[in-house]
Amino acid sequence: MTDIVKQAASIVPSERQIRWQELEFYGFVHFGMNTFTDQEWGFGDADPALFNPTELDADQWVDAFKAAGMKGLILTCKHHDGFCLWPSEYTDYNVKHSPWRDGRGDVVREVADACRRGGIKFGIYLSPWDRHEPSYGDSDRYNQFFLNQLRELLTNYGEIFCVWFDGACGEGPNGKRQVYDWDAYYALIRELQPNAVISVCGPDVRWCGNEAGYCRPSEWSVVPAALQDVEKIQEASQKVDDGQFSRQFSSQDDDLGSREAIKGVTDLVWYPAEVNTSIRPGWFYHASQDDEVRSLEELLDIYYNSVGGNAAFLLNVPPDKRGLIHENDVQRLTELGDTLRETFRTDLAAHGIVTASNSEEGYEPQNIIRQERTTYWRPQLGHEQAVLEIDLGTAHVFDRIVLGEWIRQGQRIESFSLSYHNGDEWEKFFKGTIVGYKRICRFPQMKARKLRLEITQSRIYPTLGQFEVYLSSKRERKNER
Ligand code: FUL
Repeated sequence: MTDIVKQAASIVPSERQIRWQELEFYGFVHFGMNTFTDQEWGFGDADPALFNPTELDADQWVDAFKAAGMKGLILTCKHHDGFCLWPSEYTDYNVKHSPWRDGRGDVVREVADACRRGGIKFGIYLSPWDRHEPSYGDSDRYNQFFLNQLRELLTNYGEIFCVWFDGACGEGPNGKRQVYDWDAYYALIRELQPNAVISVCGPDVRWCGNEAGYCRPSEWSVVPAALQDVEKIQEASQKVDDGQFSRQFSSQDDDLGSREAIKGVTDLVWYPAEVNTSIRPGWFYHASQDDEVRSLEELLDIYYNSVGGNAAFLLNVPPDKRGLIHENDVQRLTELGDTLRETFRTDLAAHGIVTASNSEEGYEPQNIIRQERTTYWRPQLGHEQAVLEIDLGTAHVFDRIVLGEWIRQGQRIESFSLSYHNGDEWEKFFKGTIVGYKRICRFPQMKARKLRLEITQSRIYPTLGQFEVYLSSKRERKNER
């Protein structure tokens, strides 16, 4: 094993990254002036008088997100048009100058409070690109303005789990050129909200590289540090509002973390992926898209590929002009949550007996079926490969197996296979690559009592903290392709 592979195996997540990863699935809310002008990228010149949701109810948003199984919500406090959903002291372009709640409203407050009431995390999206603010392009002045806005959001609304910085910027060759002071933004966030992750144009959570919901088949959390380069993230981000970007994905850099990919790299970081996409074609609400809410089947696919593929899933659901999540979206979110709850309700391995080809003392194989995820199994040093066998006690019918590494020790498994005992011999039925925080294996239904997990390649030695077996909900099977 080369030094760089050993180094890769020793890189571990920060506490804040672990807490974020454990959320797994959370929602995005694109809401603002664009909701009322039927646009995606407002120009920053729309009259604040147009912002007037008639029935805004943030509890309804939170209820819908919880119904889907989401554990957090990120709100577009300011999108590219510069209109602020809170009464910012630093610009007049905000809710205070709208007729909504007679200019006394604060959407950020209402949503932050609703999240707390509902027991989910609250996060903020603040667009660096600002088409309204006159100081944009006058770098120092705008950086100060942006820091002031950040401070307002980071101090007045309780705990924030995520600050999401978008790399999009549509300024053309003759447009304004703003040099963002990212380091100052990050320092302020660390000072005021040390537990918050900084996502996308930030060091903690990596943008998966597209907005279509596509996730790499082997999504490594340990990747070259160069991927944190904000300039590069911006280059790959959206530059024109042509309605196409959110449907594209590129697989040209499909491999970011394999031995091949990190060969020759000197600097590696823990930079786990997030998949962000919208439940509708647009990020903002457009009545014309009421019948284009993604199908349950599509959402399940994205869920399995992201949450089940060592990434997090950030699903955007835009409220309408009333300030409510539309009935069609609520219905889909509820179906999604019901399906996932049903599928993952009964772990058929919960009473299983586990043995391993090799174990380090204190890291017994039985640890992999404990639910609390406080312990794990590992072999002794020198064992890059290992075999674990699970006896479920009786034969069960199943079609999902959930695996999880103990990521506090790093990400190490490079390939594995699953077999079952058919009465005579072991028969292989699934082959996979990485595991990471969570890998959900999907396969056609089968019946077996004994299962075998073979870790065929790993870095230094593998760890495993989770092994669960499920039979998917009937609803899900009906939808399966
Ligand atoms: C993009 C933006 O341009 C879209 O409007 C949206 O906010 C999406 C999440 O990021 O880059």
